[in-house]
Amino acid sequence: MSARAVFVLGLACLGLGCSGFDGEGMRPDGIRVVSGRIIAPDPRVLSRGQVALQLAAVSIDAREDAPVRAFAAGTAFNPAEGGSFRIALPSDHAFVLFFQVPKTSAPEPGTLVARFRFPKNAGGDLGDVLGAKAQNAPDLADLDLGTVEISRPQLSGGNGPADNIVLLGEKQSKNPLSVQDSDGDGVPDKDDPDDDDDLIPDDGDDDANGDGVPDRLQSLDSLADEDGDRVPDALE
Ligand SMILES: [Ca+2]
Ligand SMILES: [Ca+2]
Ligand SMILES: [Ca+2]
Ligand SMILES: [Ca+2]
Repeated sequence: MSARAVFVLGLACLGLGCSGFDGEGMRPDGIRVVSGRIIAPDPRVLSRGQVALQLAAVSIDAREDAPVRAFAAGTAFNPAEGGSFRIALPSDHAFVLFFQVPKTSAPEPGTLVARFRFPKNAGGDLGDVLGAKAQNAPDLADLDLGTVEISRPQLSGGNGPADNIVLLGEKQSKNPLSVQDSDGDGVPDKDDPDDDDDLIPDDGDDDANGDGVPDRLQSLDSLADEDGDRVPDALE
């Protein structure tokens, strides 16, 4: 079996829970848990009456013919009731988080509902890529994102799921980069001028999260979007 086949199988098992780990209890090495709570969404934002939502995570490399390198999804819940979410992810891969409506009971990409975004630097520029742990750094700590909310900043103009965001770092939610310390030097990524400790400052490092993939090719926006509605084809 090739290294790539092992990798894909390993992540499929993660999503399917065949490792036996669903985010509760003792955590295997190399796994981090991202969790939080969601406030029941404003009916104007989720107007189509979704009956189930789940937190999903995708690892992207847009240079590849198959740009979705890995996928994981948490347990589905009823958005009308709010509630908690939790997902187990490998520490050594960068991920983008989003809420989706599941298409099937299998852990696979569903329909995009809202993408997670957060300030990635002191200037407040928003990003969506949650980097992996840097080489030779200790395992990443678990992330509690606090209480999050789906909103549509341009409520009057926007009319689709592409406009929905979960903006982290506001109100009762936490910016994951204020907790995550990719290189383990004690300074969280949000305040660290060189997240991956490769001596190239984040400003001017096209791979600031240090996983070998240019960061701009790891974002949801880097996936193909044939109809131009800003919902990637893989998540329509
Ligand atoms: Ca750091
Ligand atoms: Ca760097
Ligand atoms: Ca990168
Ligand atoms: Ca689209």
